[in-house]
Amino acid sequence: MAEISVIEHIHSMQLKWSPTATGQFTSLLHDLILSAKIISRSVTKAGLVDILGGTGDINVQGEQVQKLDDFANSVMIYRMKNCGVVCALGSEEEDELVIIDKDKAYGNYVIFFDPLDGSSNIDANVSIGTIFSIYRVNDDTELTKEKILCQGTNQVAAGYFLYGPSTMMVYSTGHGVYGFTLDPSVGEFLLSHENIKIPETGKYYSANAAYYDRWSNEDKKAMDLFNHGDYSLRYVGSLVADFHRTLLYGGIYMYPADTKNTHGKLRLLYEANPLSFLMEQAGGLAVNGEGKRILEIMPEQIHTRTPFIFGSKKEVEKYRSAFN
Ligand code: AFP
Repeated sequence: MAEISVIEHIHSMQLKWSPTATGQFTSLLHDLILSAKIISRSVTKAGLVDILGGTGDINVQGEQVQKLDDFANSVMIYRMKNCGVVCALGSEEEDELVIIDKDKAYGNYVIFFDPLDGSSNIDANVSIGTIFSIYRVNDDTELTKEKILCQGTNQVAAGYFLYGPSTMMVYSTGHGVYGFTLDPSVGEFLLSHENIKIPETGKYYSANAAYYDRWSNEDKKAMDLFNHGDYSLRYVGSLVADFHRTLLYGGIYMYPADTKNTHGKLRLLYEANPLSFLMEQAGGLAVNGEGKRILEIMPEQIHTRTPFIFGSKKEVEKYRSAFN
């Protein structure tokens, strides 16, 4: 079988869907992939070099910063700032949007990323990942926050890298979801999961059930619809890993609002939007606690959070039935 690299795949998708492409997007993906390979290299060596544990700092989200978090963030920021096609970027680890100086090589793309999602799991060697969400601005006037913050339906691409037993890249440009596995012997991501579709129904449900007492009555009722022998509970606590399992096996993931995180915990721009883009492309659903499509939520600011429920159609509809 021909082994198709991710860049080859991006080229073939562009020929099919946007034949007048300028090469900017491929260039962005190239630098993104390079960043992920560098992060993956450090993740796999984490127990051998002094990169485990915390830096002692607390990030903008109020969480402890791990050394690998810090490293992944600086790799992503450096590469995205210098790839020549990005005009603005937002990182889950940074307080503010970064607008690239106009005197640098400069393009039309805006990228949001969570450089190392699930980082509280790092020291236990549990799967973690990098999530990305890409937009294009077709306007040469001064960039402002207002121009950049928009609904997730405007994403031109989204995806993630999963640093697990193998390193994977899963992405979509709005024409299906494709998965690639890093073959370390050739240093390339090779197509391993063609046109991924989530099963219409699945037996896994996933939520931090320890928060049950903090949920609304509706969310408790929804949880009770799954918390019995027809389903099986899986919760890694590393969103990329929980998402990847749900995408492949089906079922439901729920991180509702609770009395501590009254707007939910997960971030719209870095986590919920890109993963909802993939989920919908794979034939699943992604909604907030009110049943609103995640991709239609207008962010109030770059660190806006949202309740996040996604998965197979049947299970997400079942979740929603608890609210009727
Ligand atoms: P960390 O990056 O601090 O580990 O946060 C991970 C995360 O944002 C997401 O990956 C998990 O799904 C979620 O938080 C877990 O949250 P709980 O610990 O509240 O279940």
